[in-house]
Amino acid sequence: MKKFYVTTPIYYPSGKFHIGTAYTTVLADTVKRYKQLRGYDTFMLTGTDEHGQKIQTVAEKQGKTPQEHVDEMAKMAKDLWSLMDINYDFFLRTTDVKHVEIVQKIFEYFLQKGDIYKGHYEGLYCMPCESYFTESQLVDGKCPDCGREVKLMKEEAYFFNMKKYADKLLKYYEEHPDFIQPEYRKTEMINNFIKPGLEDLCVTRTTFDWGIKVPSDPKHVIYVWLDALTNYLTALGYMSDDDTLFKKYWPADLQIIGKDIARFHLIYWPIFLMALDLPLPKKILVHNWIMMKDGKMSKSVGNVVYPEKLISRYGLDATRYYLLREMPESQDEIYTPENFISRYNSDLCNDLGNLVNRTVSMVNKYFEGKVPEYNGTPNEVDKEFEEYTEKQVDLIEKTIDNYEMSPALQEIWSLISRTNKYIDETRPWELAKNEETEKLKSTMYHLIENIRKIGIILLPFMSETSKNLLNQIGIPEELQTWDNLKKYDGLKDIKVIEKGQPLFIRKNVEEEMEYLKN
Ligand code: ME8
Repeated sequence: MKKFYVTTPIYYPSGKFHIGTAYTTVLADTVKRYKQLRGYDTFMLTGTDEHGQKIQTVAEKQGKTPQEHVDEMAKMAKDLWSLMDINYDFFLRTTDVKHVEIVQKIFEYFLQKGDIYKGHYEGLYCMPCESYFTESQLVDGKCPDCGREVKLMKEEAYFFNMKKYADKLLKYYEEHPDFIQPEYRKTEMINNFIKPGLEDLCVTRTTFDWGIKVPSDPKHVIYVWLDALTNYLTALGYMSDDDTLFKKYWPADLQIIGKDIARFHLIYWPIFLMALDLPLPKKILVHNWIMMKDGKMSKSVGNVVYPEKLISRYGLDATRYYLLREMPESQDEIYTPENFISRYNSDLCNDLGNLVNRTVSMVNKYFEGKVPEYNGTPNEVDKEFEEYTEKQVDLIEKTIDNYEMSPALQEIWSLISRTNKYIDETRPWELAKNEETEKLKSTMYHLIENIRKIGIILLPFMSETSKNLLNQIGIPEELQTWDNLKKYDGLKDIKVIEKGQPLFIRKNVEEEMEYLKN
């Protein structure tokens, strides 16, 4: 069986997750469900990135120990993923003992190999904020965070020799054009970071202690990114007593990340893997951000949208649909309540919901719920409809294979629209009135066939809705497969339910705007 290993970033557990952070995970979950449907043996990893000064500070502000804080937050994350029906196989916490031990082994290995060396870190330091800044980050020569004086400081630190690997990385990019998607992210890395000269990376800190200690020099803690990135390996038992999963699933087939962490994943991560002599992931997919009209979602601005708010009123599938449909590859998406409701009412209720409802009631009305069998010879109209559908399903499949979920959903909705149009073209009610029974049978058959195809294709995106849809048109489990998706001969002895249930109920726009106001 072919395997498929997909990862999300591990999240900073500093506060509740908003719809932007949830997007990465919904996307990974959708890919995993799709690959499962295509017969892959899949493994999906997510988790929490629990070390570092930021977490220590947040915990202290709340009067908790860092451990108490991250325990609560990891639970919060798991509860959210359970609410969102995220099908991960492993949830990694960087405070897990197993992870900690392997990060230490990796650090010592790099040290022994000479890839990590001891030196001095020099920079402008803000004491109260415990942070280093570069000259250009300062605001009026002062700390950009608190506005206080900064001091030139020098401390002992360990560095990873990135320079040594720069050419090798460039060569790798060149020889593996599919490694980074979309391609412009690669160009950004080359032009902004590699060509100007890759700096060695400071991989330890001594200014706080909430982190993994360097075993041979425990006053240093390991830099949170070296700790965090290795999670993709430690989750599989790399370097541990049981590395069965590692042997089976590494290299990752797809690693999904947001644009803000591109540099860490497209430069440092491949270099760490090269230093470990490990194969690189097959693809790193970088997505853009969900923004608000007034910029970034931020607690202090008060414009944050939480997934729970959307799910409790519109359901999980509508929320997932919105997130996946709206995120283009080329730019950030702006969330607006108007847009959310419009997608809900027009795409989900009108286009998809009505198609299913109309069809179920026609099959009940004209054939007592029994789907007519196909005679195998399409008339002119049906032939064109079949040809369109076959091509469209191919296109949808290619688009999903390329992990382009928003364009894929657009194409799925073209198929839904075309199927709705087929009802208008064939006018079943007139066929019934004129007793053109053969034509009417063929029309009903084709409608149910297309709805079956749409239901199957939508399974990875909106699984509950798809299952409900497939149940309403009476499709047994064995026909809910991708294999016979492209054929027009799959339905025998099918009976739709007696009374269709609306998949989505139309909402009043004004009432919803009121609800969605922050
Ligand atoms: O970066 N729209 O964690 P994180 C879309 N711990 N995606 C968004 C977003 C938005 N508005 N805001 C955040 C970290 N994200 C590290 C990762 S991996 C070894 C360590 C995305 O909790 C962001 O781009 O800050 C990232 O992919 C994910 O949410 C987690 O961000």
